[in-house]
Amino acid sequence: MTSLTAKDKDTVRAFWAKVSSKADDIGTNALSRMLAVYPQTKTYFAHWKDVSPTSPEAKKHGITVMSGVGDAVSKIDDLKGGLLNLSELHAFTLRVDPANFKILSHNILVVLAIMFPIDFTPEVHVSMDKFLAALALALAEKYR
Ligand code: HNI
Repeated sequence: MTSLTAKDKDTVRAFWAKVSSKADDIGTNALSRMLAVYPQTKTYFAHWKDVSPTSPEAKKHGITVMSGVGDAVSKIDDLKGGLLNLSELHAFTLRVDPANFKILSHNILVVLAIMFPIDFTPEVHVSMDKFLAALALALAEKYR
């Protein structure tokens, strides 16, 4: 994976500053799209009363995940160190297959493109894609 350049980081921070007031909407849309389009991801949420993409639990979890993404933007200079606890949780407690991080990242990008067609330029797309890949790698850090 190509690492984030200083310019990527600036682009991610600037884009996030523009869209973060909509973080809850981004998160609920991305999570519900993930559950709808990649139903194999539902296996991790078997403890919910309702795993359908529009359930209250899916909405709430979308908000939680996106607050994690926002937190990662603030730790962009040291994602591996900053996300150690979250990585431990996903690796040892939740046992989420890291392949799913890519699936969620893809859904986040799709939602960003839909919600912010003007601001989500190809340049922003590249930097956000790299950022989400670095985030996924940091979350997978504790798996071995
Ligand atoms: Ni994830 C819980 C962040 C990807 C399955 N997840 C969390 C929490 C955060 C979080 C924050 C709450 C932690 C806590 O309670 O202390 N998750 C993130 C981030 C990503 C991500 C930032 C990637 C961008 N998680 C995924 C993926 C899956 C996933 C791809 C499975 C498909 N996460 C979970 C599950 C929980 C969870 C399961 C516990 C939820 C619950 O309801 O108990």
